[in-house]
Amino acid sequence: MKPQAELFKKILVANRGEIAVRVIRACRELGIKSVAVYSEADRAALHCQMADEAVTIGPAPSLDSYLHMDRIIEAARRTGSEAIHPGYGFLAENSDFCRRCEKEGVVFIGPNSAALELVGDKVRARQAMEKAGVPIIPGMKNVAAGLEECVSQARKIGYPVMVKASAGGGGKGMRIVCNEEELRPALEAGQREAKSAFGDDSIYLEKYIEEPRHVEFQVLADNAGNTVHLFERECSIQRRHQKIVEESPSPALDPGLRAKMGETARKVMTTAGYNNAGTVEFLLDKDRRFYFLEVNARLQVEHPVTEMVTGVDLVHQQIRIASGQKLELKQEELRQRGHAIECRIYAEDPSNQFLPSPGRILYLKEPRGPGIRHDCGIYSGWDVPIHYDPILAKLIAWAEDRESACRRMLAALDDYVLLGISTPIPFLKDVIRHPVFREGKATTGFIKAHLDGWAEAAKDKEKQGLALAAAAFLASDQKTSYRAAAPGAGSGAGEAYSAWKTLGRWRLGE
Ligand code: MV4
Repeated sequence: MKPQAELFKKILVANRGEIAVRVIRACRELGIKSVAVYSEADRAALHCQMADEAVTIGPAPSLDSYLHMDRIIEAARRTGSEAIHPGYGFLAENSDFCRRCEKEGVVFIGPNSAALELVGDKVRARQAMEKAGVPIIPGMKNVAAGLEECVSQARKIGYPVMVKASAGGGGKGMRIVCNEEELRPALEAGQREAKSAFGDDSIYLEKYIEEPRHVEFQVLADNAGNTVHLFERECSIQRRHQKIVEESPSPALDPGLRAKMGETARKVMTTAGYNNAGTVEFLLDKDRRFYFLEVNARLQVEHPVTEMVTGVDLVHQQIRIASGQKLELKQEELRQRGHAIECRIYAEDPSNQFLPSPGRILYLKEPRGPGIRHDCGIYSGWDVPIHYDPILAKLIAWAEDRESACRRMLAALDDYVLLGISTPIPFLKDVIRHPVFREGKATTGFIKAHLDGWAEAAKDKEKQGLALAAAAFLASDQKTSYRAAAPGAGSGAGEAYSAWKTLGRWRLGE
């Protein structure tokens, strides 16, 4: 057997927060030097402390730092980095950046620029996938030319229809249209939103699928065209297109459907000429028909649940593939073992419309234990900047089966203490405890249908814990100014265990 290509010696990580930390950790494990980049707001950030080197790339606003291609490529040059890992967000799916890297001879750890461009154009991707025999949502074959065409197409498709942006993704520019009167305003609004979000107002129409599930398949493809899928993630628990809880396996699939969707996902990626790690998103309707939605051409936030059930380190695989190595994983050898659930910990206040909650982390106690993983970009004493995506950390629980994973997650959320800023931890507990979630029956409408009035119900519980939290810090030796954090629902009356109370008592010397 031919020996595998050598791995890179140094990688620049063009990101921040938990995902930069995640990638730096993988580099260390593979014996690769890592270079962090940071904006002025991130001088003291965790990813800078963990990397072998850290390079400043400009002022706090993303456009002047983490999105500034010239500065990032220059930083790679100066440090002698052979490759750039873009993480997620920022430049991860930017085909211009990918092409710049290709031209400059720095390896972009992700797909090639042609594949990135194809999957970024939803209309072109739909055309290519339909031709390859992949099931797509009934709808227009081309970008809409004008109102008249949309009127006649919508009649053909049948209401309700959905307006979508061709450059879109993540719900931007999307509108549901129930009848002909609504069509014109929806088109105009969708176009306006797409123009401002993507600089491209191309839109098209699709049949609207009601109450779908969002099921996505993780794929790895090497540069020689070998492709495997690593099964699915169920991502239906979302709030305004922001995922909150993800899991693997999906409670909605059986082995037959899983195999069919997995093979379709591989076909999507080979059709796109895709390489490295990527995800194929599907919608699953009430009758368990599945449709190709889009390709996420990056390492995703929720990748850990796949790692926990397959035992495959996706970042190691990304780096190996980008270095030119062949996939050693064989589809028939891959298995899902047990069940993993991820909760996203954002700096936001669930009792105040999920508004951002930046500020100083006064205290962080990470949950521990068998089957618990905490991917985290913060530490006690650090100030969470307001400039970026508010994701702070991800809590992942693995266990033999779904119910055990839920229980393990709840115990870990109870054990999680984060003071100084608001987090959705109490809200997450109510999601995991909810009978509809617990039965594995949640669709994309779950949060709206079952937890929309959550803030009101939670306020009382929060107040009960507030006094204890304040007392804990007045009694502590921290001389820093702070806002008392909203404590978790775990401090409610009658609860057997609360990490909050334990902390409060300890601080008070009880
Ligand atoms: C849809 C849909 C229903 N019908 N397309 C939302 C994000 C973007 N990637 C696609 N999305 C949707 N497309 C048709 N034809 C419903 C959604 C959708 C959704 C999809 C996945 C997860 C959560 C969602 C929440 C609302 C709407």
